[in-house]
Amino acid sequence: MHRFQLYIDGSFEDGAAQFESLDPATGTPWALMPEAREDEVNRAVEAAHRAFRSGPWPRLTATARGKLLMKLADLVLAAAPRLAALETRDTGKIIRETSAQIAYVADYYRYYAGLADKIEGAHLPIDKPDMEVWTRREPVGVVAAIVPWNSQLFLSAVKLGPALAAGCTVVLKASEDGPAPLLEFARLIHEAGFPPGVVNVITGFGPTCGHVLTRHPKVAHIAFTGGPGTARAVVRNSAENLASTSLELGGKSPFIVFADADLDSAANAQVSGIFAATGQSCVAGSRLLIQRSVKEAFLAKLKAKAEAIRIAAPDLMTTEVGPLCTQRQRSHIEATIAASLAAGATLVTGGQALTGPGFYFPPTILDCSDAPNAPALSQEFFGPVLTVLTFDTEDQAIELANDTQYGLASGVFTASLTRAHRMIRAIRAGVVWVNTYRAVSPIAPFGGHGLSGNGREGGLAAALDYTTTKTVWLRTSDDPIPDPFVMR
Ligand code: TXE
Repeated sequence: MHRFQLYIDGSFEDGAAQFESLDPATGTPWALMPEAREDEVNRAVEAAHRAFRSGPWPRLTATARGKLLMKLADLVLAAAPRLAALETRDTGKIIRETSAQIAYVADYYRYYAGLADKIEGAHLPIDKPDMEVWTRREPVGVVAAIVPWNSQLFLSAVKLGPALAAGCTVVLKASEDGPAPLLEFARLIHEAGFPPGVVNVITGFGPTCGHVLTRHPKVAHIAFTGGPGTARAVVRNSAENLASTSLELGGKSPFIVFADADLDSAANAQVSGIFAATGQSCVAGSRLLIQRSVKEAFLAKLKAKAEAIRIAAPDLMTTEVGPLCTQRQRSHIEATIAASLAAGATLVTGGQALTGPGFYFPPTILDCSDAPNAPALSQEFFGPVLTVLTFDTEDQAIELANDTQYGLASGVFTASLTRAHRMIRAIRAGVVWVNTYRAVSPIAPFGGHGLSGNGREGGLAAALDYTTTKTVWLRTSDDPIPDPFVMR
């Protein structure tokens, strides 16, 4: 069995215990993962705190920090095939996706490398004589970065990049599901030459690792990606250390197709919008809203494409949909489909887990037009399941699009420019894609509201989230300050 290690204070170690990681393609153990518990978490936070307060890190210029991040970007790019193979093995995400995504992760580090020495304060035209007043943007301190199993290298890059550019230090907690790529990534942090304690990479379970980390008194900011239930526990913990939080919690994103849209284009975007990453994607376009006059034609295209998808082992370049990451996830999908069928939904295709080894589930389309109370419409599947609702008018489309507690992403397909603008204004979501879907970039902010969380990852603003403002007042007069208690 392969073995992995924790990375704490610049050293690799085995952890308090080891746990087995299952290969989602076979359902059998393939590696032993190190488990961080209270002692390891405390040591990681202490190391990050020491590195923040003393040692070489706080004395580095922002430009030097940027150079280190640039070196990390180069190392990630060079190691992309190895990291991609590990992510595929440990999470079941197909190799086609992990290879492309990890190469792009390098661009995120590159973007924040360039940004490090562009995080500026401001000089203030203050309303008092003989005063110079300016602000400094200083790093908040120790960041707890917590990621779920899907796209761990990507989800950590959007936290680590801006946090390190800003001058913070980090304890990065990989998910207990599929942590291999992040534990391997720790070796690149080491090789890049970050001082000990600046980045610590651990993994472990929610109650014994994540819980301890998020309430630690020396944690200043928590950057969390995961489910809303866990986010509530994290926010409750932040009442202990009063750490600031940024939360990215997934969605139930509407994918709206008007009758005037290019239906072939929209169908291709919808297929990748929901079935890429086997649906385990926060931005999955999981709620199709289709205008009634084209419903039958559009569903026929989708059904044909969904049924033609090649489901196979994730390490084959020809595979288009691989297994889910865990059996837990597959059981949740099965239960939600069963409850939705009982509530009146009908299957267009899929719906039954594949028999045989591994956690496979086929692309599934569930028509909920006659089942307004189906749980499929409100609960995030985090799997390859698309729900369908029908609308007649633009107002109905808006009403349905916003009929969710989530607010992460959305897609609008229409040939009308004026309608596109109206929809952009009306949809409540952090991202609106028009006649496209799933595009992301380090340059573009990303995040949501409501149950989808808050805060933005990507772009300049994300780096500012890891800073705090210090205001400096400097008196420029050489005259002595008069005694305030002498009457004049
Ligand atoms: O994620 P969790 P789960 C949604 C998706 C999924 C559901 C549950 O719908 O079905 O959430 O997924 C750590 N304190 N998304 O249970 O629990 C945990 O160890 C601190 C959407 O796998 O949120 C892991 O590292 N940390 C989503 C991380 O939190 C704790 C991505 C995420 O796990 C903790 C994933 C605690 N008390 C799931 N308990 C998206 N935004 O894309 C657990 N953790």
